[in-house]
Amino acid sequence: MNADSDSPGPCTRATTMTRRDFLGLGLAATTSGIWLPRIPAPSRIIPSTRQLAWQNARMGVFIHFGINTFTGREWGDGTESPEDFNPSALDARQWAHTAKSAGFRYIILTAKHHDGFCLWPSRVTAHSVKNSPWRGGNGDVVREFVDAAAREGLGAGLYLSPWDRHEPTYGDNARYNDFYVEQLTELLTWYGSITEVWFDGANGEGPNGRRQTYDWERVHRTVRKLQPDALMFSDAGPDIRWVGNEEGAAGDPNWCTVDPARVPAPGVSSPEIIDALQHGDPPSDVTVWRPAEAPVSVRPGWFWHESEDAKVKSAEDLFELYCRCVGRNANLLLNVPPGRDGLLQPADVRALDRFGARLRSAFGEDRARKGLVRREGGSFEITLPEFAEFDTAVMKEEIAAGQSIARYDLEVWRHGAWEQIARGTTVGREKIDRFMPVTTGKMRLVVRESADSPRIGSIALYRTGTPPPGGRNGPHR
Ligand code: FUL
Repeated sequence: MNADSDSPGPCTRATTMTRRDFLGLGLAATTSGIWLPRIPAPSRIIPSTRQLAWQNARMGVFIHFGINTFTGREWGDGTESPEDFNPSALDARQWAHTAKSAGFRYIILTAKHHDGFCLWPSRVTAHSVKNSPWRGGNGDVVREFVDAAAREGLGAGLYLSPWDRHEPTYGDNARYNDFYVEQLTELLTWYGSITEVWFDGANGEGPNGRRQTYDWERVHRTVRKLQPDALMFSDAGPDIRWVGNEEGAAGDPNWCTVDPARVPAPGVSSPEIIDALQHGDPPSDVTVWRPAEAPVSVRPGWFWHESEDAKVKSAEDLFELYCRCVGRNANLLLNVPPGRDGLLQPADVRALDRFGARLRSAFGEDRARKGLVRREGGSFEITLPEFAEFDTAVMKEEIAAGQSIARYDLEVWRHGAWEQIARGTTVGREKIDRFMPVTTGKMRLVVRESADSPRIGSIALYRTGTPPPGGRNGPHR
């Protein structure tokens, strides 16, 4: 209905009842095999096919790698020499393999950061790997990265910084826009399928002390034309929006829909804009589907620094991040920077391996499986096959049909009465609620407010063994 159109806007409105809606009038199957009633609504804002696939991927690894890795800086100033770039043992297969094993489904590389140094042999600048000693000047990190991602079945995304502190035409608006579109064209035509293009909002001064006015419309048109299936990320989308911070924390509430007029361009900041990025807006006639992605680094910096080798987040820190981000309806983009050898460092690999194992054990056994779900108005009741102990609920709306729930309670049946164990705002693709362990044979989701008739995709219950965010005094004492 939408996804495959060429229109630059990602938003789609379902106005007619599809065959699937018609067939699903009575009951809809959920991923856990639970059957729930569903009622089609006449008009909803829904994701494109590519947005939906991206949301279902949930987690990506971000690779910040480049000249800064060798100079020890976070923002190079563009005066670095390509001679500095010489990773001794670069192996992109190790990046992709580590990501895949931990459960990440896509990976994004900084093809060019603000310093302007290109990890591929761009034809429009000399400031690239082709003038470095690495692989005798014949290397191409983007090529090795894209091939490694494909081998692991990961989506491959590229970050191309619009801010370029090396390029002399920067600030000479028309000429730099041509230069930038040329670089984008190289990246989008030389390497096969690219799943996400990451546009950073940073827009400082170039080498001549001038600022640049970017031609976003042309940039978006170029991506749509050359890679119709690629999603574009920026503060202002158009397909994916920045979550509004670099800590990996999604907002609460967090809508997949947002009024685009509230964030007119990337790189402009104000409390109102951060609020729009964090929370989105409930679906309405002025909103578009633009789900949030939360970039955060496994280390304090984005690039590798030896001094931060002992400051890598633990698996438990990452699990918390996951709950705050994926568990609040956003995708997690976890940065893991390779070191000077061109490899992810042992401490980072260990953290990711343990994080993957933690996820597998926490969400391995759904204790609600085959539970019978009965709907009464806005209340969805689950009868478990047997009494079970759980401390975490994972709920999903069927977002292919839009996002609706704005406020809800979770209740369990105990001692002959319903008792509240958690309450929340939005659900969306996924909502994770944690509470003190409870044993029961019956629980229910009570939707208190919703933008439309809610469609629940699934409700799963787990024993994850983590206390709720408020600790032992949190929900359900
Ligand atoms: C920011 C950049 O300035 C940082 O260096 C990093 O790339 C981060 C993901 O985005 O805007």
